[in-house]
Amino acid sequence: MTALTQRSGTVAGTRYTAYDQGAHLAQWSVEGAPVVWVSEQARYAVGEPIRGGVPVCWPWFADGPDGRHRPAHGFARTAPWTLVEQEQGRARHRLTWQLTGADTDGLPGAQTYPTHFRLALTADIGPDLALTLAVRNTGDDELVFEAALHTYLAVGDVRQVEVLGLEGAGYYDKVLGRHARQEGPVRLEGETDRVYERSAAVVVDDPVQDRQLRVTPVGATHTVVWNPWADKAGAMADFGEQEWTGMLCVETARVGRDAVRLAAGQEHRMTARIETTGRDAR
Ligand code: TA6
Repeated sequence: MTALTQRSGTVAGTRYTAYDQGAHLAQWSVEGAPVVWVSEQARYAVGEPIRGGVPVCWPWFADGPDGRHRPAHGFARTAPWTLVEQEQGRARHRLTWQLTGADTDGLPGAQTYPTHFRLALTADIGPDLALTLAVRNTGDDELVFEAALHTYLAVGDVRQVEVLGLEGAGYYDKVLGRHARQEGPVRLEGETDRVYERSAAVVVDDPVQDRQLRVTPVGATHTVVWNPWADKAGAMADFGEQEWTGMLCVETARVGRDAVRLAAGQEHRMTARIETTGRDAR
């Protein structure tokens, strides 16, 4: 089996591992503690999604606006991106991967999508982690896409965390199949799959690890909160036994009616910045 091209490094007390396939930042640890989570059962195979890290979902999210798009989360996530820049300074490392329409010829799901695009994914790594997805329309026709930075965070116990910053926001509950409004902090008591109609800094308060994780979006419109819980995770071969309790997805997204409609020659940028902080005065 062809191995994936891996990029890893240590900077500012943090350690990261990424793969050229999908421009996929697969894990990020701060002072030895995982912040961006990856499954111990993750697969690292050509054309296969990696369970964890920050998958780049493009040019659609989940099954797309009509619910019929495949593969889930689009073809960029498992496409052969090219590392075009790598700066390894003392304080920060910066890696940039690129994907153009010419690179996606023959990829499942890419056949019916235009090829007049150039994507760049930059991972800017230091005491914090900033991931930026830039999409340029290199053609004469409009380019329409959804996008998400599908961040898997490491938590002590998902049943004990609170997610702050989404209070009062409307959301679509994909588990219950209905719209609702968030009352107070988000607390998870079962499978949770919610697309919040708000893009704002979100704090995951983690009493078990005695820390808070902050995800700050730029250029997004929605925040997705997801945990599969025991049954769904148990049905996934790349989720280890009980691993579901140690992860929570907080995703930075442009989806649905807020999909990007990019005019010829224009560029759209979306960033997710991930930071760890102590717990504020409780
Ligand atoms: O982002 C949430 C979600 O769309 C869930 O509905 C679930 O399908 C999850 O993504 C799957 O993520 P995966 O990495 O397995 O494609």
